[in-house]
Amino acid sequence: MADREAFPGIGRIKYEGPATKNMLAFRHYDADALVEGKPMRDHLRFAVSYWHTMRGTGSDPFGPGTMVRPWETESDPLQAALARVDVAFEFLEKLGCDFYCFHDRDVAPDGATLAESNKHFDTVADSLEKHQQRSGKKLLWGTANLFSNPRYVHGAATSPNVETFAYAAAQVKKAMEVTHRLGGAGYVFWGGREGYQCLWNTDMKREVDHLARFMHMAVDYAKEIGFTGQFYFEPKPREPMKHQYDFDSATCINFLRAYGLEKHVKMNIETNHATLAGHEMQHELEYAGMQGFLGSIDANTGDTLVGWDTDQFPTNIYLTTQIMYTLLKYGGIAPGGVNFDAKVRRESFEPVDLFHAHIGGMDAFARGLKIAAAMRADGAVQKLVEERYASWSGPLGKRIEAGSESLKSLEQEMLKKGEAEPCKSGRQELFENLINTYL
Ligand code: XLS
Ligand code: NI
Ligand code: NI
Repeated sequence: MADREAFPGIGRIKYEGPATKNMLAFRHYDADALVEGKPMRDHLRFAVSYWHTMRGTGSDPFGPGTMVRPWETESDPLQAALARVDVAFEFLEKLGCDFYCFHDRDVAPDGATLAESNKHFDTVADSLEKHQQRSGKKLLWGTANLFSNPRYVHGAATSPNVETFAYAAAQVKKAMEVTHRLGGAGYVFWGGREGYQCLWNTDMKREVDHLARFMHMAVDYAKEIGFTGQFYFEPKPREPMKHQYDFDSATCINFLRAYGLEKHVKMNIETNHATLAGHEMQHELEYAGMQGFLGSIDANTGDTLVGWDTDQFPTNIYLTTQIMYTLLKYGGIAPGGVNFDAKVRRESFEPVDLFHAHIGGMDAFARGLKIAAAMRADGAVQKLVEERYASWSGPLGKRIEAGSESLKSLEQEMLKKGEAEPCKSGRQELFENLINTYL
């Protein structure tokens, strides 16, 4: 920790249980408490997003930043970046959060040339590495910012400008090296501007082919340097582009399979992106899970009354219960984790708000985990679902599932019977009421 504290007066956030009146304490997240025989910290693998928490200014399209960050005193960008690393680790340690995630340009500033940017990145990585070794904090995943700089105006891997593609390749190479050096458990591809605003000026096939070529290069380079972390593809349907090629889980998984990347890349699913795509988060998780592509999650939430990616901290227990129920069903999230890709509101500009935000998110997830585990232990929901499909466990259902029936044989069966057995009620309200009994 730095000589001068960035968060004076705030100590280590402790678990104090549901009855505490202390708002700077956990009510539900008890890191070492066992759920289904595993410590909560290993179920949840919480991460802080460097870009929001350390670099978020609070600016919006109508006004500049509002965040009060007393440690932002250095005028030299590299010195400022190094000072921020100290603050980031003070925050992780006080919060008791085990992981963090970054983009290359969140942690280190752009230089005048690629070589200078790489040098800055190495200097900051030295400090990140020292802090990791000292504190035991870990990197959940790294990524490259391939969307902010004007060179990426038309996308990175899908740019019509070949040298933009080449520059992006160089940036990913370096970001992978640093992620590898820091022992990162994964590496994320989020499209950024990989998509289009206007289909008239776009060769979609060529762009998507290029995106696949780009990912293959990354997969090959991982082998070359011995990086064995998990690659993730993060879906988002739009924003900043009108249409993005990583639209949702189903679109991404189709892309990965079509281009032979399915063995190397899983999904990093974000709540607010799911809802922008017209899905519930649980749908996106379930779809990826059933296809064997569940990798990691970006935890946040949108606002039903505001139509964009508001990246708010998740506090809704119903939502976190749905998420944790699905994660437990598919065997947990490791080596992925629960990364708070979330930012404090523009109006919440004091440093202490960063604590309130993360504590609330961690507690909401811990509570969702406990509720989901109780539902699974009880088994009532699962039993009702199984009953709903009971007819499939009869001789006819078993034969169809085994592939030994055909349209012809089924026609024979139904000609004999004349009409199908009547359907049973779906009991949606019963299900919903039952879920509420656990909350
Ligand atoms: C933006 C994305 C981004 C990725 C990482 O909407 O969520 O933050 O998680 O590039
Ligand atoms: Ni994200
Ligand atoms: Ni987002």
